[in-house]
Amino acid sequence: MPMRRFDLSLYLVTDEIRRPGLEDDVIAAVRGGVTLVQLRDKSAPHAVVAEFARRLKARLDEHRVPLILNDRVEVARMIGAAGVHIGTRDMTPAEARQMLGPNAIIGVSVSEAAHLDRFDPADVDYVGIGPVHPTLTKPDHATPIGAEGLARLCAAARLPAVAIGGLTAQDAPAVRAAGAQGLAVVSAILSDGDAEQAARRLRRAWEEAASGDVARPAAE
Ligand code: TZP
Ligand code: MG
Repeated sequence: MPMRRFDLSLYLVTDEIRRPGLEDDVIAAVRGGVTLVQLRDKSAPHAVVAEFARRLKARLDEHRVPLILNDRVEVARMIGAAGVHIGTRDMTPAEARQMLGPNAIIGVSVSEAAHLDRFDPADVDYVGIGPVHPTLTKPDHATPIGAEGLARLCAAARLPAVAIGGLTAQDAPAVRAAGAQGLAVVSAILSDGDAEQAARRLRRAWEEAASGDVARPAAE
């Protein structure tokens, strides 16, 4: 059996490597409770991503937090990253699985139901569903799906799902109720000014939303 254990509850997606302080912000966010990190830099050359990812992975390993690379399957293999996250226009999950083997974590972006028909769920470990809300972080994003769209896609996906797109701690109850296993964020952590505290607030909101599921107050 492949060993692919991961926790989607607070999934940090990075902004660009060239931003000063990114590495330390990621580690601070991990101290605050981030459970999974995706390095997402659409423009840096492979060699720059590889060097940064190697260094970041060494630090994340100390915290036992997996590092996932956006798109760069070759770089992920080279540096021994835990896995990759691939979009609808990238390499297929089947190709990524073939390159990285049975132990890699493979995630796929989904923003509409038709995307679910493009891959075999057997090749995929989780889906990232969104954008839930509009976001300035990804200027070319698809039409936001809202909490209802999220719920529909979570049900249709039949895979663990993490929600993304303009999410803050306030979204935790709705995202949880929609059936996702976590919040994926960029700016709620990296644009806060205090990545550790921001992560802590999100994590607390997620856990409170989870316990709210078990003991929902009676309607008045
Ligand atoms: N995919 C869909 S929305 C998005 C990505 C990478 C950006 C999310 O960033 P933020 O700042 O959490 O809205
Ligand atoms: Mg988000």
